[in-house]
Amino acid sequence: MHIQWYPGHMTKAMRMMHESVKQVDCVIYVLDCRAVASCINPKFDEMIASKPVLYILSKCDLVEKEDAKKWTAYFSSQGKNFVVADNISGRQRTAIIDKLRQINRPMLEKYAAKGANKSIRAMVVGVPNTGKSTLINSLCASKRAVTGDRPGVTRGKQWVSLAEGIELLDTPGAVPPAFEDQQKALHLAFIGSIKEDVLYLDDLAIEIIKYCREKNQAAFCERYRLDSIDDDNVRVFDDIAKNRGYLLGKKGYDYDRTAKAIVYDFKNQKLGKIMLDFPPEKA
Ligand SMILES: Nc1nc2c(ncn2[C@@H]2O[C@H](COP(=O)(O)OP(=O)(O)OP(=O)(O)O)[C@@H](O)[C@H]2O)c(=O)[nH]1
Ligand SMILES: [Mg+2]
Repeated sequence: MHIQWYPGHMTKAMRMMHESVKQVDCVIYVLDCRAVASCINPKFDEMIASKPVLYILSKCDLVEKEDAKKWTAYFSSQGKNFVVADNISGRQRTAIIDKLRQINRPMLEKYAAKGANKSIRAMVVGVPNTGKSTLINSLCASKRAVTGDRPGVTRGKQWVSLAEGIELLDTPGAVPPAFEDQQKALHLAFIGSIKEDVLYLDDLAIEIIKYCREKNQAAFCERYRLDSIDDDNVRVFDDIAKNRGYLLGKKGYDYDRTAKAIVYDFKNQKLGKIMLDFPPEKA
């Protein structure tokens, strides 16, 4: 399966972000903890190169603590500013606000020296579905930005103000115009950052079976009441369809429905906590 997805609204979104980045003091870059490296969009990196960046490693509730720590160690070793966050609980609100003040300190001090009180303007960027709008809502403690469990929910730009003198700009998620690394594209598909219409769900389901065979056998077998994951992918489809009763009358098993169930379950953490990308090993 070759993954390619770059709809017109993303070209428009990137253009808007290029304009808006000139008006902000810093950038909040949201990366899904499950696929941190795959969530890096080199086009964002070019665009925000001159701004202080706060990375949010979002959806930390969906990975094992030990796995999240590997990224924490990596970001620390790189001297990057970051917060590992569960956007839904909003528990890291204070830490995020403190970090935003910290990365903007030189700018704030410059204004304070002139007796001025300057608010912090931050643009929130990330690939689709990483939790940008949810993060904004948790920071302002109300549902100001529209969120949803699919890519491409936010379409325009939206400013949201916090009482703490912080203004946040929500932006639409965008992927790179082409995926040079198809493994990364696949990981983005796994975490729901690629629109399902452009994916072959049966191919995606097979990739998920392969991943689970290697990394998440127990959770997969428990979910589908299997003794083990067969080496033959078609047989795994058959076993799941049989156990679930996904039948097409006398025509055999309903593979479409089976594939859909596997993809849905993976994305919705029914197959255990997953971690798709790991930081590079130290040389
Ligand atoms: N478990 C978990 N789910 C989250 C978290 N943050 C966001 N979500 C869910 O992820 C989905 C996408 O969230 P959004 O905030 O709409 O993502 P977005 O980055 O704004 O997406 P686009 O606007 O499409 O680019 C929603 O179903 C959220 O409830 C988190 O920290 N943990
Ligand atoms: Mg959004």
